[in-house]
Amino acid sequence: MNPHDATKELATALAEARVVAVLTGAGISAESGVPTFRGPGGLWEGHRGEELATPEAFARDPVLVWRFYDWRRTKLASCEPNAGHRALVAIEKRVPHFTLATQNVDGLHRLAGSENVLELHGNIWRIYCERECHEVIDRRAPLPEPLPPRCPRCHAPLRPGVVWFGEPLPWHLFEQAEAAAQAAQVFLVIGTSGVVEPAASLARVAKHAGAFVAEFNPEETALSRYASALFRGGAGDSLSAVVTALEDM
Ligand code: BJW
Ligand code: ZN
Repeated sequence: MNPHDATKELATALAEARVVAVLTGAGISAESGVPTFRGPGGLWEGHRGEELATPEAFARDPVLVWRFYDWRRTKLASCEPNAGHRALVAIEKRVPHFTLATQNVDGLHRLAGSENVLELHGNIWRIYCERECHEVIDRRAPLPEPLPPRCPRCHAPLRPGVVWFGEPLPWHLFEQAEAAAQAAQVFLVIGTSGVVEPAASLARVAKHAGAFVAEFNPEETALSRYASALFRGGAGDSLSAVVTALEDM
């Protein structure tokens, strides 16, 4: 199918849908200047993100892990939502039941104006006590030295409010995301390599429940085979074209 037909087909499906769900990953924020996790640019001082995003790495070297997150927070502080984030806001306004499940911790969907957002992997601006006695939103970037920041109540190290490998997702959010995937007539998979579970399973759930699945990603991914429409460019341009087609209907 040529890109124009796919755009029209998806716009028609969106115009008719009562329930729409979306799964986003790092790729939707790439055009805002946020580095993705895997692939080119997915490195920080010779470390792979996956190596540092674990409770074991934090236990072993909390200063190293905090330097990684502080670097990302500092970079993020000057990033703004892009056309892809904004297109999802426009789609949410036109659909009766819209759910946006994101694996991103950057908070850019909410900043763009999306309302029903489920942050499955947490939020990088949230910080909580390792002993779980206290939680804060701290937007300072960089954080004042020395790292790691400490709990104002019990003095234990504070940790980033994100979900690391081997940790459970906030299950009440995941349950909502799964219910939305199950009920969706249209499911969009945007800017994710689709290799991290259980988030990736949402696309399979939607497909098996009969949704029209569309993928937005310049590369083929682990989830491409579930998609009936493939948009192989940057998410910003393709999603904007879909919104334009939707508004012209
Ligand atoms: C563009 C673009 C443009 C570029 N436009 N696109 C089943 C099978 C096997 C393993 C498991 C399983 N179930 C669980 C596991 C283990 C594990 C897992 O999935 N491992 C696999 C990697 C093998 N999962 C977990 O551990 C999860 N927890 C769990 O399951 O707990 C169970 C439990 C229950 C009860 C008690 C205890 C435990 C937790 C997963 C947490 C993931 N955390 C991270 C870090 C978050 C914090 C941080 O940001 O630092 O989340 S890892 C990292 O990967 C981050 C991301 O959200 C996540 C996904 O990455 P994403 O978004 O897909 O990014 P990339 O970089 O991979 O892809 C970018 C894409 O964009 C690419 O495709 C590009 O082409 C594209 N792109 N430019 C559109 N302009
Ligand atoms: Zn504490």
